[in-house]
Amino acid sequence: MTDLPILYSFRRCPYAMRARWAVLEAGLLVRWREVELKAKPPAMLEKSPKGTVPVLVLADGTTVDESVDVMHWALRQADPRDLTRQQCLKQQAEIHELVTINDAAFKHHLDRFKYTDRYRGACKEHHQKAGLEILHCWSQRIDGHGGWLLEGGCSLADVALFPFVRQWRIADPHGFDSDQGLQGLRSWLQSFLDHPGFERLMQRADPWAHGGHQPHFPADAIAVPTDQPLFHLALAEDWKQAVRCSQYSVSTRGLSLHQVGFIHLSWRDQVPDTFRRFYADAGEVFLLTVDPTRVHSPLRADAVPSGELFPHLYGALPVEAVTSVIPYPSD
Ligand SMILES: N[C@@H](CCC(=O)N[C@@H](CS)C(=O)NCC(=O)O)C(=O)O
Repeated sequence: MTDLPILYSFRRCPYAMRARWAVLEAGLLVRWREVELKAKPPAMLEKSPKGTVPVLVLADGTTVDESVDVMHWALRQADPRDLTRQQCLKQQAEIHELVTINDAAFKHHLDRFKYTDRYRGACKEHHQKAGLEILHCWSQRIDGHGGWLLEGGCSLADVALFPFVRQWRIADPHGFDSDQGLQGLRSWLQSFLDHPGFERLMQRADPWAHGGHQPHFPADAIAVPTDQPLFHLALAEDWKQAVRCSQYSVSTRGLSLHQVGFIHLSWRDQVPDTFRRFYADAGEVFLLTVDPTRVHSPLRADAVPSGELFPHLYGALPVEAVTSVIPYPSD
């Protein structure tokens, strides 16, 4: 794990939260250094003297110290749900504009509404009104786009903004929850808070000190060893379709990679149980053997609710990474 990137982070910081969400989304593992903002580690300040979190330090020493850049760094490696809208310049521009409004105007009003005493001459009501205008506008967008800020599902804009909207709600839960103009935004925020990823996002770690223990993030995941094969049960139909287009993009029975965000895999001894639970009545099923050295997207083993780890592929499975295809169960 020595050449994993290092992420300096602070659990409740909304900028660090959006960066960590992108790490989760892309199937990556980083070395996690939790920071106390009052006592920032000299090693972090040496890499990024401006002293804000998150800070990502890559294996070659390159430093990425703006949260949106950390998100793009992660999603360049894998973006299975297309949060960055890779093929659509118009939506990329919309994402950029939403993030700019959040990081400039909305954050300005949020800080002055939440911590009015810290800003000499600030008027709480003025900043509340201005912040709410922005929130109403986002809520209307969400109503018009089927529950997300952009057409077509969750995007980088949703991930980048939700930690700040969460802060607004924490500052004024009653106002936020009773505002008729915020219904769409409330359900949108709740969908993040209810998402299984949210608990992982908010995992706790003791502040890091030089030489001290360093967990990785996400803490409940491990790297997938590349010296043993991985397995995937596929409906025969889905595999035949994959052969026609050279890649397989089904996550699990009836769900696509785009819907789930990764392809479910198993280690050898997990296959029989996976079959029993999900495929026993599925008709013709194939067992694919996957060579982990031949995939092009991140692999990460994540814990399911029972605590058992399963390998996951955070991108499409290239047909050439599949070294054998046999009917399952085989005679
Ligand atoms: N533009 C930066 C802003 C990051 C930022 O301001 N983070 C806050 C924590 S939420 C911080 O580190 N503040 C420094 C401090 O409080 O000393 C980014 O997007 O990464």
